[in-house]
Amino acid sequence: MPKSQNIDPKAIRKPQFIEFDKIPVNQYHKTIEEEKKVYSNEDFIRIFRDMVIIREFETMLNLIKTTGEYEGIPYNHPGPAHLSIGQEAAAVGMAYNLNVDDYIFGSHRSHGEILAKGLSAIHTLDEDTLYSIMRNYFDGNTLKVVEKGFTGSIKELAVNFLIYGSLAEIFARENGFNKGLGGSMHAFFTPFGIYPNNAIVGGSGDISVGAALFKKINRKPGIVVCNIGDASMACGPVWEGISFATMDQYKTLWEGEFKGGLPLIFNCMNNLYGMGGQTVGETMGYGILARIGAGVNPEMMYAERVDGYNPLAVIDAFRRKKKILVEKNGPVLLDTLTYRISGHSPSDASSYRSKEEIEAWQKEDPIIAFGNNLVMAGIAVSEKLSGMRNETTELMSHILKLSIDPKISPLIDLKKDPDVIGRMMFSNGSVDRMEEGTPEVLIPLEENPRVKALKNKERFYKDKDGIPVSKAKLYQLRDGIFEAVIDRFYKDPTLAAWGEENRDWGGAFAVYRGLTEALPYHRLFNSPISEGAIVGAAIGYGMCGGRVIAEIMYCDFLGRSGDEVFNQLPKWQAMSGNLIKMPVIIRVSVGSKYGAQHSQDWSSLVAHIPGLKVVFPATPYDAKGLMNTALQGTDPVIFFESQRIYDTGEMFHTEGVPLGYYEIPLGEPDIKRKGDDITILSIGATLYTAIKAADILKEKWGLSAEVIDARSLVPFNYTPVIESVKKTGRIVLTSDASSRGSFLKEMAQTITELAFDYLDAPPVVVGSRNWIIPACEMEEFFFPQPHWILDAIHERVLPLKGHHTENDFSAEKTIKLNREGV
Ligand SMILES: Cc1ncc(C[n+]2csc(CCOP(=O)(O)OP(=O)(O)O)c2C)c(N)n1
Ligand SMILES: [Mg+2]
Repeated sequence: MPKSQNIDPKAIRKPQFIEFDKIPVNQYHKTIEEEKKVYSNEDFIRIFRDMVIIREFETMLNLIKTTGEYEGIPYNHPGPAHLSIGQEAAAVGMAYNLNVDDYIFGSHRSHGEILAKGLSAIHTLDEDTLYSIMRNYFDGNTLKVVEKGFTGSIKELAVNFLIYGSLAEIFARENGFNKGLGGSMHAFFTPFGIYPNNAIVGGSGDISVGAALFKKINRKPGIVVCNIGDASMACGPVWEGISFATMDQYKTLWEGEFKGGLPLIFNCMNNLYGMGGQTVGETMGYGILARIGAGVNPEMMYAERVDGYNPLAVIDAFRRKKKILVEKNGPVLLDTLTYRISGHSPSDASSYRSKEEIEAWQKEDPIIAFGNNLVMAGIAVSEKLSGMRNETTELMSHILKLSIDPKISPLIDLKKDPDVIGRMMFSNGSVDRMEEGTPEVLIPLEENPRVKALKNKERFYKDKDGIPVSKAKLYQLRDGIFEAVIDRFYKDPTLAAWGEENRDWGGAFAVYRGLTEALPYHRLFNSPISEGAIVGAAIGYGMCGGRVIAEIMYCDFLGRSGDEVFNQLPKWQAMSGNLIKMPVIIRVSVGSKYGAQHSQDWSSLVAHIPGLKVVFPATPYDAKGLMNTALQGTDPVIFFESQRIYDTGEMFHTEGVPLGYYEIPLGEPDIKRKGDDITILSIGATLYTAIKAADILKEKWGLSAEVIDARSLVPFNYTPVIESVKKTGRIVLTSDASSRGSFLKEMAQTITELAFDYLDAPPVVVGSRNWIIPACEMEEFFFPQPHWILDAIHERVLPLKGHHTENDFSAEKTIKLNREGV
């Protein structure tokens, strides 16, 4: 417990100095002669060959992009190709000591890293395993292409497979490693330990932390390498990832074998540029990138700069750093110095750097230099090396021909099946646990104090005599979420949860009270205030095979995890060609009473993004059932919870909230009150506003309103709503989100299209104002109130005799407000 870590004012106020150790810079200086003890001749030659393969691959793409042909083979590749000519030694050095249990993540410029890691995996794996990986990947479709007429060894076949799978992916072909849905900047191949590369600069910075957590928490072998560019060191996700990865708690509070640092190397492929920005001297201030480690923790992240123009220097560094990780002293920061001789992309005219500079680096070409050294050391004759280069050119021509042939390597056929990508957006799995095993817990479930207390609570809001139950005795919405969460912790050994104040505090709003007693640190922990990394790490954890619940304390903080929520979480299942699953729940609490930056309902922002499921329960019964379903699934779910109704008891499900496990399907709206005259469709806490409005309609005008609780936004079954509208002919929609661009507008539009013939009046949206949210004292003027619903009905749907409107829902006012942008 942090309580055990007393902060003594006397000790902490003592004068002292922070001292830094030296950070090694280019300290490798062994000769090939000396290294002969470590490498066989075959090893040396393999290093050379791997670099040559990467160089030729990138050269081929460069020629295709700039001249439209390679070795007389014409092709037009309209997509991106961020080439790494010059960076081969850094890539091969990085991958040399890694095996398939070691995962690499990368950036937009990762072709070289993919090939290097793949070649290293091919070297390490035995032939049977290798063949079985290739045969099982996408039913052997990728393998079939390269296997036809091939007469060499399995390992040689695998090299063909690797190059073809990568190139076909870059050219968007169905036989590509990700069915052509990832492409150049995102291609990956998990059976070789190659994890997603990322077109968002720095995107891997926090995702890779989640992968390292997955390994640590689930006792998996291997390390994780986060390959990122030098310019990405300015990105929030990278800093947040570093903070998340270097938290003290791994060494102070995690217990037993879980104690110790993360198995993670942040490896900066430092090519000294970020597009046209020169990181040293212009856009960054670190001078030597490795310096950053000094500011992070007392170990200075074991930071070091290595000469990435010498593959042996990089191999040596990775060997030493891997040892640090195995000894549980990670993470580590490596500044792998390199240079991209090619432009940022083939269209880059290099206007930001001099010809002399490029030529100076070309003179130091890592492949030529290494080849010369091998010749000088008597390891190979130069004819052999140039022969290898020629063979590689032939191999590349062969693979290129296969990759561009539309019969051999077709695109996904969207003409024949226009919905195929749509079906790939979700995996729609239903699994109790992501892996077999016994979940690690501290006490039996029945002994948990909160579980015991909940047994004595009233699971319906009124007692047998119809008297409302006191708050102290009432089973509340937060209890429903808790029951689903703790149940899953005892079912799924991979389940982990993190977020701010998740542990001893009991979750910011007491949803998790009782979990600290039940779970060891490595399954439930406090994160730093890093909303980006909270979500990013969850993504990495999920894509490696674990289930996770991450919490965003207030919906307003979702902005801080924008890239993770908008670009990463929703996309990797489909971008992987459905190889990856993403069982990640993001709990997002929607605030109130705290003004403009703590009370926003941003459900429409996430519902807009393809690839996210979005739910917003409003009752304890629904909260438990929907959380159970979300946790049983394999898709990312944004789970909204309104702080205003955490205390609410179950008012609709008359049996009360069941003690046992049950699921409520995502996407099914629920009729909370039956009626015939008008439909009110609500999202989230406005269910209660709608019910109040329905009461008044009944009381004053004898109108019966059918109140439907949307419960989910994505997916959403419109059928019950359309059926209701067929009956009532009228519909009002309400939620706490600012009305402009809200999900209600989307629903109103769809209902108009689907039920136009049954509607007596247009669907009317009653959302919140398009303002900042004012202080608690003025909230009633911002959030929808029951009388707003009546006003809207009166003015736009059905005149209510004798009703005096307080709010103006007239057409004139609507036009005026829109014209003013409010
Ligand atoms: C978030 C984000 N901002 C900007 C870009 C555009 N962009 C693509 S690559 C790049 C430079 C990245 O430099 P670095 O991280 O050093 O990698 P390098 O290109 O040098 O390999 C930029 C600015 C992007 N893809 N993502
Ligand atoms: Mg760079």
